[in-house]
Amino acid sequence: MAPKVVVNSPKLKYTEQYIEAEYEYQTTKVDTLGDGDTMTVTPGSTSLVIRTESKVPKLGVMLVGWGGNNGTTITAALLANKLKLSWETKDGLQNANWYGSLTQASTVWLGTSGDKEIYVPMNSLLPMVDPDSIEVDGWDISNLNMADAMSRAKVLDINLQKQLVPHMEKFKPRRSIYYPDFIAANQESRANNLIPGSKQEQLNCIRKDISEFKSTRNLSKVIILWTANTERFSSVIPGVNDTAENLLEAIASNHSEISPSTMFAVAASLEGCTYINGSPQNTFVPGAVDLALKNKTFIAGDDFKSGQTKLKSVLVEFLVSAGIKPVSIASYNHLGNNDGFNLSAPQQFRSKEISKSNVVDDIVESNKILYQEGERPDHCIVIKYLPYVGDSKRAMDEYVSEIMLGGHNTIIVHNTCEDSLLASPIILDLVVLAEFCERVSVKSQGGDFERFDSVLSLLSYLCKAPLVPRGAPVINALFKQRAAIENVLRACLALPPVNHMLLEHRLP
Ligand code: NAI
Ligand code: DG6
Repeated sequence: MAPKVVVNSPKLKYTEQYIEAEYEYQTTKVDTLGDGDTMTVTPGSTSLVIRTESKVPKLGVMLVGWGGNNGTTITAALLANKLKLSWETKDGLQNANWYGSLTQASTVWLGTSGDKEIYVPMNSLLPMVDPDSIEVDGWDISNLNMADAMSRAKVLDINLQKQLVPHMEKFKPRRSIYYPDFIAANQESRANNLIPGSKQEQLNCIRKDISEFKSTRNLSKVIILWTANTERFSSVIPGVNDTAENLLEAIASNHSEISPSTMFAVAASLEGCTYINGSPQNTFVPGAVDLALKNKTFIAGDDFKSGQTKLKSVLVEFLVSAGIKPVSIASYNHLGNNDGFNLSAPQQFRSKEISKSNVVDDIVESNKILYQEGERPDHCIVIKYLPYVGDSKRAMDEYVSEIMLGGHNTIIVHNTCEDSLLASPIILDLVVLAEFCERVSVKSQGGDFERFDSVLSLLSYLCKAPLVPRGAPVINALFKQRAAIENVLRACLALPPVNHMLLEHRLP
């Protein structure tokens, strides 16, 4: 049982409706003078009131690509945890858990008690959705029921699958949108569960699905998450998908360059729902972002940051922050699941290559001692499809760095891991944190309460290619991303950011 955290501060009020914090937000502004060599630094402080709605809503999640490896695995994990299932394996009895989930299985530093540091589960700080209460539904172009789809995915232990069959077989994915041009041709044989008609009719059908799910299950909120196949990038065409109005018009006139994932993003926004993109493609064309901003709905993405890339955003941060210069990064992987099959097509691989390639940019740019303007490490991404290994992805990385006086440091990493068991807890975190963000609003002196920007960049920790509001910096470094989440949660409780200074133990 997680401990209950109660903050004892005159700056924090708990009411039935809100948790309200008075908070001094500290900033550091830097100006570079004309000669470029001098910087003036000005500390600033803004008084804020941060409100978090106390009541956690009854939440529904709709997954696009529900019948895939991730879709079946997250659904099975939700059921296994809710039903507290155990199953026999060759290594003994295994219990359901949420290992790999930031919100359910990680702890955050709360403070000190004497000479002890106190850590608590992240989800015990503030009211967050309990995974056991989440209702799931979704769409797939394949009509298999979820029990058969779970078996097709070959991810879970068979003794767990057997217990889940009676629950999973009741779920059947809704019909979906299939435009063959956007995913690999090798996916065609799966496409037997399709919404007919024009783009406008398909959009209306998805919107109806969302509102029907919401009303029949008596939900107060629905979040839509794309975990379907990686699509090719869409062309951004002026007059077609560059503004909200043009995008809606392009759908009405059946324009061929509107992808299925953008169709779902539009439907979500029109239904007032948050939409999360777990794949790398540019679902959020400018018109889709514009629509979310206009409708005041939330969007987040892109591409779950699960294994190889997560490690990269830690390792390169460690090297560069230690003053070591990575000069060559070779990232190879092979996998044998349907995601790997789809990515064996050049255009879909290209989407993934782009999202995997940019993750060191901000880290490299942070150190001008090591890197000249525009200089980057060599960086190569390779993905190969090998059916035999199934969902158990192999990733091999070589990092070559320059060290002192012409020396070299080469690190080689080999990782074997079930891809969908890494991605599923990330799906849960995206949903739990996005829902939480929907309940936060902030007021500065003389202003009104405002919610976060439509582009929820706070979820960057969970995404390979974080989407950020226009003009905001893109942060890829994993521990900075985590610190942002932790410190925003603390701010909602009128607690200062974690600084690890421990001066009380460093002074006489
Ligand atoms: P999968 O291929 O097993 O599942 C995708 C599902 O989407 C399939 O069931 C397919 O029939 C369905 N689908 C395709 N187009 C659709 C559409 N227009 N509407 C509805 N359903 C559609 O793939 P998996 O392993 O579940 O991965 C899903 C996505 O997540 C992929 O794009 C992958 O690149 C991405 N991803 C996966 C990670 C992981 O670690 N597993 C990490 C990062 C991203
Ligand atoms: C092959 O790279 C398949 C991909 O879908 C990845 O498994 C997925 O993007 C996870 O990538 P990473 O780099 O976070 O392990």
